Amino acid sequence: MLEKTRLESVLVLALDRPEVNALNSDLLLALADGLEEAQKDPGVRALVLTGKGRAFSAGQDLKEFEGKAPDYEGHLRKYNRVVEALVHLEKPTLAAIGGAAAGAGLSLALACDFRLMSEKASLTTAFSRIGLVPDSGMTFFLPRLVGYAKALELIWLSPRLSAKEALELGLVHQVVAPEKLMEEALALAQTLAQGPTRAFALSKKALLESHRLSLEQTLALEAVLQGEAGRSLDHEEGVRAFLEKRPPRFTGR
Ligand code: T3D
Repeated sequence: MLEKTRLESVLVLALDRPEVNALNSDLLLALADGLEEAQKDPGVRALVLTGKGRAFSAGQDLKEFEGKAPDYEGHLRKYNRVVEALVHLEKPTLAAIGGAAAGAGLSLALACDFRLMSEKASLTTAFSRIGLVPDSGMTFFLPRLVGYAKALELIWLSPRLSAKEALELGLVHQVVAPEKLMEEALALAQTLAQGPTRAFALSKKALLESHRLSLEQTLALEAVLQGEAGRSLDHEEGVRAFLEKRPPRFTGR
């Protein structure tokens, strides 16, 4: 259901349900647990989220509540735990999108720091098609990535975007040949895993917080975060490496 693979300091979490990696309660719980473990493990310094088979994820398993009165508000607590664990993971996260990403499946990809997409994959918001409101953070991330007007269009009309369209809109960082997707995602993850992990986490925090802060509050927060980064071993190493004219060897501490 959730495949976990460790490649040096990169953890790969692969959704694995037949046949489009639709998300059900068990998979969401496993994913939240996997992300929380990744946060606690200092050996993990980057995470790749992907889907096995033909899809990244089709979002909520629409068969899970068939014939029952759905308690979506309650059920969304499971999604929210996953999204919060993903967004607050203090290590770089990459979505490797090899097939369709729809509904909350797309939300999870949007909550990652980087998105790499196969030329053959597609994205669709999907919620309006079944009379729902976007959830799992989509209304937070989508307008920040593409602007309010485009986000509204993508939510209401729910077109199925090709990789080329997704790249043009800035929804994904890189489009690659299907057979190169994991290779490229792992290469980028390895590069990020060798970076100053703590400074990465603090800069992400500043960016996320900046959306709700005034300039003055942002300046104050930057000073606090810089104070913390300034006390890290990676900062010490970065300056020493610069002065010694060699590449830094960051340890994430
Ligand atoms: O709290 C709550 O539960 C509310 C939270 C909601 C969060 C959400 O994510 S709501 C949105 C749910 N997702 C969707 O509405 C997406 C529905 N699926 C699609 O739009 C398309 O299937 C895809 C774009 C994902 C993939 O298209 P394609 O052409 O590659 O495959 P397909 O032929 O449409 O689907 C293949 C099979 O998967 C098919 O089953 P069959 O006919 O072969 O037996 C299809 O019914 C099934 N499938 C696809 N999506 C889901 C699904 N089964 C269950 N749940 C799905 N989401």
